Amino acid sequence: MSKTSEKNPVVGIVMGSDSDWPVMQAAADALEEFGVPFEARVVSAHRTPDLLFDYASTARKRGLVAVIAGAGGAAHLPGMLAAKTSVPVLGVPVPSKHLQGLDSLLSIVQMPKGVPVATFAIGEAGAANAALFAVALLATGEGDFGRELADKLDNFRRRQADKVLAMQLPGRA
Ligand code: RP5
Repeated sequence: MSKTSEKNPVVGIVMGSDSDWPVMQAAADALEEFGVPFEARVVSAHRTPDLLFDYASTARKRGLVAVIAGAGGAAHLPGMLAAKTSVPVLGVPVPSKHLQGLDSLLSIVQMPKGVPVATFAIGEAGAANAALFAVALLATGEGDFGRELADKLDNFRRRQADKVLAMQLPGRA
């Protein structure tokens, strides 16, 4: 599976299987909302290791500034990507069948010193937050795109706060 929102993606979304897509789609949706060009594809660390090496080792020269990597179980995809590129890797633990994603979380978060993976929450919230984090990274850019993203992030936070402020509890006017 491969999905590209625009010609020159600046964020890569990769996942170990198409079964991860229902979770990882939350990252794609968030990037789409902010107008960030991204690509999404399946790259399995243990089933397509050569593709993984190729993806990671060409990430920077292809213009990617962040790679969001989701995997479940013995989730070595984010760590192996980080081993082959200095582009920041944002890891998303995908819920697994037997251990509900605790295995994925520990596999991703417990990187030994020297090769970092920024690790997010298990599941959709983590996927969405990884995308928001990538937007925040891009929003530090000096150019128009960076400033535009910073404004969009401020608006997003404001709308989120407004929703909470408007919340009413049943029977408590
Ligand atoms: C991991 O194994 C994938 O990231 C996925 O979460 C899990 C199961 O893969 P499938 O058996 O659904 O292909 O590599």
